Amino acid sequence: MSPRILGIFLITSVLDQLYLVDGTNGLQESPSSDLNLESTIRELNLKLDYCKIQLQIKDEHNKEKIEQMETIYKLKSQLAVNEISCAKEKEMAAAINNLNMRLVNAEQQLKFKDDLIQEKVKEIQDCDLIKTKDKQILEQSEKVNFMTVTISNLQSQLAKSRDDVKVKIKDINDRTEEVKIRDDIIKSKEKEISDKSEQLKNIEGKITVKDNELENLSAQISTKDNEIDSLNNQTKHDLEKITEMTDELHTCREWESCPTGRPDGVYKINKPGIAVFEAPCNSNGWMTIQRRQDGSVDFNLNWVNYKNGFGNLTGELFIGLEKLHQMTKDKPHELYIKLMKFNGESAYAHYDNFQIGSELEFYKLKSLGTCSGTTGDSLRYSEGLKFSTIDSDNDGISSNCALSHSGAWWYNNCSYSRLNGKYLRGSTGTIIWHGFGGNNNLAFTQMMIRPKSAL
Ligand SMILES: [Ca+2]
Repeated sequence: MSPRILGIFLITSVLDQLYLVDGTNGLQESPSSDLNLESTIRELNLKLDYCKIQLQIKDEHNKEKIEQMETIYKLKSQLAVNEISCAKEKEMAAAINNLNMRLVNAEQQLKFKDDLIQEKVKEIQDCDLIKTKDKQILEQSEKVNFMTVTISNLQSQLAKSRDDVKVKIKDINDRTEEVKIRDDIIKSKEKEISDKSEQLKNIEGKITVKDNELENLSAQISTKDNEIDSLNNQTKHDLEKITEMTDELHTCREWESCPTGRPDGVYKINKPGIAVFEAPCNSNGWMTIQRRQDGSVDFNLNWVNYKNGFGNLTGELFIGLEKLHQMTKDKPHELYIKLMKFNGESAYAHYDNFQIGSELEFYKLKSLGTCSGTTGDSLRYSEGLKFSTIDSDNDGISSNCALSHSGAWWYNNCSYSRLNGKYLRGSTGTIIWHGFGGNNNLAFTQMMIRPKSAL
């Protein structure tokens, strides 16, 4: 029930009470005063109740009004707010519209600017200067790349150098430590030296004493030395005598061929088949069988002379064909020929299998073997030929080569070498070796033999 309906209900009730009172007791005069008073009070109480109800209704009514007012106020406030928002929206719309206009304008300007930029770019691309600059930039870029690589390499080297430096520093530290240790050792040694120096002074004093003693002893030694010198001289004299006696002993001894390891000299050779003979030998076992050096011996001799040999054992000589046959007939021999020109130039020929036949074979040059040396092989032509002398013509032509060349040799249609001709300085064709000096006479010749097993 609303307050308004409640109020109407209450008022109706009070008015009913009042009509009842007036209809029965109130509208009629009560003879008693007490009854009047009580009626008055009751009437007043009813009026009071009525007034209270009225007041309550008024209060309710006022409350409703206040609530309506508050609602209205709220609605007004909302309305005001809505009005403000509407105005803002309008302003915003106007601003947006304005901005859109400006945006369109700006886009147009932007398009214009873009066109301008496109034109400028085209102009720039066509410009040679720019191309040159581009090229330079490219070159510079390559240089920069190269420099970058170089820097990279240098950085690598730097890193390596840093490592090296670290190693070196460590090495230096180690060495410093070593030096310290050595310093300590040196100090220790210096002290030792100082002590030793002191000892040395003492020893020097003793040495002085000893020196005096030594002088005395030296004098005695000098005396003894003189005695020793005298004895040495005696010993030397004795040794010389012994050597002389030994040499005599050697020369008395007979050898099958020249001995090796003995002094150069004349030795006795005892070869079965011939009488003992003397021959010049050197320490390497070589026997000289022919020598020309000064023309002191005449080589223009007959068969018997060449068979037996002639000349001076220490000068010019020919050893003899029979001796050569006996020595080489059953034992292989080497032949060594040494030659020298008058200008001092010398050369040699070496044959490794020299053999001479018997007298029945006219002392034929049976074999030479392989030739080596510096003279050329000018004896080869004579290999297999008989020996001819001025009185025994065994050559291959009608005349006698030994006669025409004043010397005996192994001839055919004469020869390319002949060492037994007449000794003539400055002339040609008598003592020659074709491979060494052609037809010019030689100043020196020496033929030597030794058994192949001599060394
Ligand atoms: Ca002839």
